[in-house]
Amino acid sequence: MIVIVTSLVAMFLGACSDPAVVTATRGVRLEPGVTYSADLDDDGTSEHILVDEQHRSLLLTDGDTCYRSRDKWQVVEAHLGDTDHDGLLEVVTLLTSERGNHIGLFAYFGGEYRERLVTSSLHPLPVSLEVRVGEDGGDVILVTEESADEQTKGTVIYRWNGFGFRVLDTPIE
Ligand SMILES: [Ca+2]
Ligand SMILES: [Ca+2]
Repeated sequence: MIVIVTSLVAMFLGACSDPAVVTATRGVRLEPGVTYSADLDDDGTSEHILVDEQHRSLLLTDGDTCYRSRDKWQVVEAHLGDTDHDGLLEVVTLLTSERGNHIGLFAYFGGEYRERLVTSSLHPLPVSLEVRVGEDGGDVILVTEESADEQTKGTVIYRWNGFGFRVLDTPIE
């Protein structure tokens, strides 16, 4: 009898690897549980980006380097964009913590993968976001907020001002 042994070990090696990888481009939404590839440090080689479905943490893998976001934040939504206008794509996230909801950028910055910026808990409560191209061609963050009466929702634009985000009170359809 001939026994054919197929090794599946490779599929389970490495918590940060995934055989099914989707190429991500500027502006796309990154769905949890899907591994995306994008070049975050502009060295010509793509990194892997994964929002862990169970723990809702963000994993960035560049060769042997693996960055995982801190446990105190859960990723509600993640998108790809260059919202701090430094020429490198970063992962733009809506985060939730026991303190509330935050906007967080995770990027290659200062020679390492790290949390580039995480806002304090925001009010009104942001409930969704997406990356859009702004009037000047640079990426901005369109944030959907819950209004005070919790029945209606409004949108505001977060635009980078050089060291943080400034909120533009510009409703968009
Ligand atoms: Ca790279
Ligand atoms: Ca950037």
